[in-house]
Amino acid sequence: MATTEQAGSKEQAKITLHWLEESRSHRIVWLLEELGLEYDLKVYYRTKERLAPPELKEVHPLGKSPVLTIQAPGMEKPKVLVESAFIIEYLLDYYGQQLVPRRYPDGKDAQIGQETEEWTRYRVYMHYAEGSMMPPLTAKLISSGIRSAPLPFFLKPITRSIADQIDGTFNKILAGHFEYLESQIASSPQNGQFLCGPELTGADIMMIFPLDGSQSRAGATADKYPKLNAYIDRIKERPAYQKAIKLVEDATGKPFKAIVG
Ligand SMILES: N[C@@H](CCC(=O)N[C@@H](CS)C(=O)NCC(=O)O)C(=O)O
Repeated sequence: MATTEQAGSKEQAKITLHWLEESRSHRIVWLLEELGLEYDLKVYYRTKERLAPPELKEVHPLGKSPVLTIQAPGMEKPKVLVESAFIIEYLLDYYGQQLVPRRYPDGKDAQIGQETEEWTRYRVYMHYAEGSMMPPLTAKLISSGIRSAPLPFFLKPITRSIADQIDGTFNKILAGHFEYLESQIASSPQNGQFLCGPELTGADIMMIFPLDGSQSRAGATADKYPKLNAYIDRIKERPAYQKAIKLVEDATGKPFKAIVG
């Protein structure tokens, strides 16, 4: 039976995710799988400098990933969305309100200070993931690049010492984040298993990228942060997370790697 196209229809919108290997774009594959949405996955591979390939600039001038394009009937061209947090919020607005905690308790609508703990955490973590956690992790990526730079052996002690100094500072900063997150999991509202309470939210989807790999490269080991590690494991066991991994492995023919390095 022929379907009539309805302008702006979210059900008939065509979604394309521009996915770059070893990047934040895995957040969005996971979200799309959690929401059970149909979409096209366009795969991009990093250059030998580990950057995004120039083709991504044809989709958005920044040339970074994730980029999501969405086109509903009646739109002349797709809307191009960048920034993982914005992409997540946009998709949740139309397709996933169940992944956004309720903002006010009954009878407290629009009252300053009465927002639920779940909602407050949700909004904080949507910003915290990129704004506070990613910068020290990126600094560690730089220090590991300095450490492994191909240099004559007599220069190696110098670069190693620079890398150690950078690491020392950022390890301390990251330890502060991990301690805080350990206590946040322990005090999750309603004895919840996720960062904002008993249900998965968009904030967990933002946070898994900086947390993934923090165990091996930034000292967030299970002996020091058992609750945080159990939380990461719980996330990774989710069927939609697993399905997202399988999907990109099938698309690339390579084992999934969450982060560059
Ligand atoms: N804050 C942005 C960061 C986007 C970003 O830097 N993406 C990285 C991948 S994790 C990228 O495309 N890097 C390749 C490049 O800069 O050439 C977001 O959350 O989407």
